[in-house]
Amino acid sequence: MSDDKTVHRYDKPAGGWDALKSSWQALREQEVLLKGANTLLRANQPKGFDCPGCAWPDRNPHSTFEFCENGVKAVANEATSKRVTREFFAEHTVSWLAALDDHTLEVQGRLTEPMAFDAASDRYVPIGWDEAFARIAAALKALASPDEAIFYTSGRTSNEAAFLYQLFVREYGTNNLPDCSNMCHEPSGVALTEQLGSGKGSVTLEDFEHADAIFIFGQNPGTNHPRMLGELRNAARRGCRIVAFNPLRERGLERFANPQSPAEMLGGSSTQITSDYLQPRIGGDLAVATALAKVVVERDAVDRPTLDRMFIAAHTRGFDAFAEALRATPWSELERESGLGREQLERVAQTYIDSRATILCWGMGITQHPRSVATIQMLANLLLLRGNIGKPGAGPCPVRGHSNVQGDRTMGIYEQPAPAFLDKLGVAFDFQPPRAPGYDTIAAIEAMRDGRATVFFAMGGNFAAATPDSAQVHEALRRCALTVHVSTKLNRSHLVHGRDALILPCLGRTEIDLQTGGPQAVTVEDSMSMVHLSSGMNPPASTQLLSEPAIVACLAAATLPRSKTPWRWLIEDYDRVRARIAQVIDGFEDFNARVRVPGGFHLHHPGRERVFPTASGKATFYVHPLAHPVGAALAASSPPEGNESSRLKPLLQLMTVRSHDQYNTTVYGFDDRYRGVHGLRKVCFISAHDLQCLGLRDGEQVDITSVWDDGERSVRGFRLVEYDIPPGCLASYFPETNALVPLGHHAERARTPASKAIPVRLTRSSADER
Ligand SMILES: Nc1nc2c(c(=O)[nH]1)N[C@H]1C(S)=C(S)[C@@H](COP(=O)(O)OP(=O)(O)OC[C@H]3O[C@@H](n4cnc5c(=O)[nH]c(N)nc54)[C@H](O)[C@@H]3O)O[C@H]1N2
Ligand SMILES: Nc1nc2c(c(=O)[nH]1)N[C@H]1C(S)=C(S)[C@@H](COP(=O)(O)OP(=O)(O)OC[C@H]3O[C@@H](n4cnc5c(=O)[nH]c(N)nc54)[C@H](O)[C@@H]3O)O[C@H]1N2
Ligand SMILES: [Mo]
Repeated sequence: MSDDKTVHRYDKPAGGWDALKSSWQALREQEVLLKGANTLLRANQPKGFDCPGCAWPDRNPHSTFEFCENGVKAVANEATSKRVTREFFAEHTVSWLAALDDHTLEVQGRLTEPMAFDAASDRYVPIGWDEAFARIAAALKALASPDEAIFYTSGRTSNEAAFLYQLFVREYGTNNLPDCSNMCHEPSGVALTEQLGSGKGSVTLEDFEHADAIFIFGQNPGTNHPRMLGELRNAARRGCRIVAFNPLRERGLERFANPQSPAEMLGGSSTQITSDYLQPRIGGDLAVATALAKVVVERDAVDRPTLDRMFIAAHTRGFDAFAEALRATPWSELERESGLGREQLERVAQTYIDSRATILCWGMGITQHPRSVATIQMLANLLLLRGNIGKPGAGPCPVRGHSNVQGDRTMGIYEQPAPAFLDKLGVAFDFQPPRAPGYDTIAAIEAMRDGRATVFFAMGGNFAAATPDSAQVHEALRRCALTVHVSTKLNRSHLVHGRDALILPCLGRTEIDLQTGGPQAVTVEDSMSMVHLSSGMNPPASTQLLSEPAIVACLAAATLPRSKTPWRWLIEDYDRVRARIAQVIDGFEDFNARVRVPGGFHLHHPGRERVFPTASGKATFYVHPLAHPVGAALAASSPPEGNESSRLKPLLQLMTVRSHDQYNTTVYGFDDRYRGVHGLRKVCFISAHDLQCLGLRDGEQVDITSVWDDGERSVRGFRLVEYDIPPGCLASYFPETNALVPLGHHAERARTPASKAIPVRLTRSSADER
C-alpha cells in the first residue's frame, strides 16, 4: 500500500501487469510467498480447494491457473503467516481494539484459539473448547423460547457445515437463520422463483460460448468476479455483443488484458469488452428493461418477427396484458426514469433483437434497491419475449457473491423453509422441525434491538459491519446476553458484542481438515449450480482450530442431549454427512459418488428444459409500473437553498460499492486501482455537473447525510472525486457508509437493504474534520 493519497484516471486495460504486480504484493505483505504460490496452484483444481473469493464457476477441464488477482488476495489473507494470539488479546483492551479501522483489524492475522470476553478486564481471555460449548449451550437452554436466539450464516460455509448447522438450529427449535443472501441476491430468488419456478440462474459457463449477446446490469466483474472477464473476453473476440448498464464507467467492463495469456501480456495487447456502455441513473434499470421490452414488442412484424411467439404461447402466461402495458408507457417517462435517451435505448434494444441467444447478468447494482424484485422480473420478462431461456447461450445469470452462498441456501440456510423440505428433514432425523418462519437479517436486527432475541450466533461473516444502519445494529448487538462468532479473522463483530461474547476460530478453505476418519473434503455450489469438492492442503494456522462441521457437531452435542442425530459420528467422515444430505435435499441423490467425478456435477435447473414449476405451471410476464428514483429531478434542478424545506428534500442518490482492495468488510488495502484512487477509502464519486450545482470542488471534504422518515444519519470527512457518473448519482465504499443506510429502507418483498439507493445530501466538512 502506498502512503500517498492520490486520485487519477486509470487508462490501462483491466488485468494486465498491474494485476500480476498487485497479486505478488498481496503475497509479500502476508509473508506467504512460497506457501502462497503453491497454494494458488491448487485453487479451483479438481483435487484442490475452492477459491474462497467469489462464486464464479471454474472452467472444466481446468487450466493450471484457475485464480485471479482478487482470488490471490483472498487466499493470501487466509494463508497469512500472521497470528492473533492470546498475548495479543492480553495486551489490548476491547475498547482500544474497537478504535482501530477494519484494515488494521484484518492484518493482525489468523485467530488461533477460542476466546471469551472478560468484562472485568475489558479483554478477551482464552477459554477451552468444551467450556465454550457448555457456555453457549447453557445460554441457549436458558431462553424462554428458541426463537430468542438468532443463527446467522455468511456465504463461505461449506455444504456439509451448512447442512449440519441448519439441522442443529431446527432441532434446537427455531427457523431464525438469517444469512448474507438477505443483503445480497435475495431479490433474485424471490423474483425468479415466482416467475420461472426456480430462484437460481439457468445458464452454465458453456452458454457463454454460445451467446450472441451478453447484457450486464449493475455488476463490476473486473473487481468482484475477475475470472468472468476471461469469459467475456473470449465472447467479445468471437463477435458476441456485450452491453453494460452501469452509472459508473467501470474500467474492468471496458478493456481487459488477460494476465494468464502470455501472448497478451508480452505482446501488450488487450481486448475491448463492451460494444456498448450505457450509464443509466442509479435505480433506473426498471425503466431501462421496460424500454427494451417496449421496443421488442412494438417492432414485432409479420415479416420480421422480434418475438418468439411459439415460446410465448407454449410456455408463458400474461403476455397480452404485459404488451398492452408496454405500449401505454410513454417514452418521456422511460427517458426520465432511466436517465437515458430514447435513441440509446432503441439502439441496444435492436442489439437484443438481432441476437439469437442472449444472457442477462446482474449484480448488486440491481438487487440492493427498493424495486429490485420488480426490476429482476422485468429483466426476465425481456428474456421471455424472445424465448431466451432453455436454449444454448441464453438465460438469466444472477452473479452470486460469496463462494458458497448459493450452496448454503440449497442446504436449508433459509428463514422461510418450504414445508416439504421440513417434512423430509424431520423424517430423516426423527424430530419435529419448527414450522413458523424465522427472522431474516433485518428482522433479526429489530428483534435484538427490541430485546426479543438475546443470543446471537454467527457462522462466519461480519454482521456488525456488513449490515445497514450501523448505529442501530451496534446497539442491538450490545443488548444481547451472548454473541458468538465462528471466524478466521479478527473483525468489527468481535468488538461490538453482547454482555458475554465468544470468538471460535475455525479452519479456512485452504487448510487440511483432519478428522478421525482422515483428511476431509467439503463441497460447495457455485453461481451456476455446479457442485464440487474442495480440500485444503496447508497445515492449519493453529493446532487449536476446529472445522466448521466439528464446531456445529460439538455445539449440538452440548445443547441437545436428547437429539437422535449421531453428531460426533457424522463428522468423523464427511461422507456420512453427505449421505444424509442425499436423503434430504433434492438433486443430491448419490451425492458421494457424483461429487467425486472430477469437476463435480450440475444441479438440474428445470428452466433449461423449458419447464417452469410455478403456481400456474408456466413462466409469467409481470407488469411493473415505474417508480420515481429518488433524486431523479436533480439533473434539471438549480443549486439547493439553505432553508429548512430544501434541507429535507433528498437531493442525491448514493450507491455504496466495493473497491478493488476489499472483500466485503475485509479491507485488504486502500487502493481502488481501476477507479484511480490510491491510499484512501473515504471518497465520494460525484459528477462535474453536481459539483457545479452544489458549489463544491473536486478534492474537497464533505459530510454525507442520509435523509429518512425516522431522521438523519451522517458520516464525516469524505473526499469528493469528480467522476464519470450521471448527475444526481454518488458512489462511496461500504462498509464506511453503512451507517447511512436506514434500517427501514429495503427492497419490496425481499427486504434486502437498499444500499445502492440512499437519499443523501452533502455539506462541506467543517475545518476540524479536514
Ligand atoms: N474482490 C472481491 N470480490 C467479491 C466481493 C468483494 O467484496 N471483493 N464481494 C462478493 C460478493 S458477496 C458479492 S455480492 C459480489 C458483488 O459484486 P458486484 O455486484 O459487482 O458488487 P458492487 O461492488 O456492489 O458493484 C455493483 C455495481 O453496480 C453498479 N450499480 C450501482 N447501482 C446501480 C444501479 O442502480 N444500476 C446499475 N445498472 N448499476 C448500478 C455499481 O456502479 C457497481 O459497478 O462480489 C463478490 N466478489
Ligand atoms: N452498504 C453495503 N452493505 C453491504 C453490501 C453493499 O454492497 N453495500 N453488500 C452486502 C453483501 S452482497 C453481502 S454478501 C454482505 C456480506 O456480509 P458478511 O458475509 O457477513 O461479511 P464478510 O465481510 O464477507 O465477512 C468477513 C468475515 O468472515 C470471516 N471468515 C472468512 N472466511 C471464513 C471462513 O472460511 N469461515 C468462517 N467461519 N469465517 C470466515 C472472517 O472473520 C471475516 O472477517 O454484506 C452486505 N452489506
Ligand atoms: Mo454478496
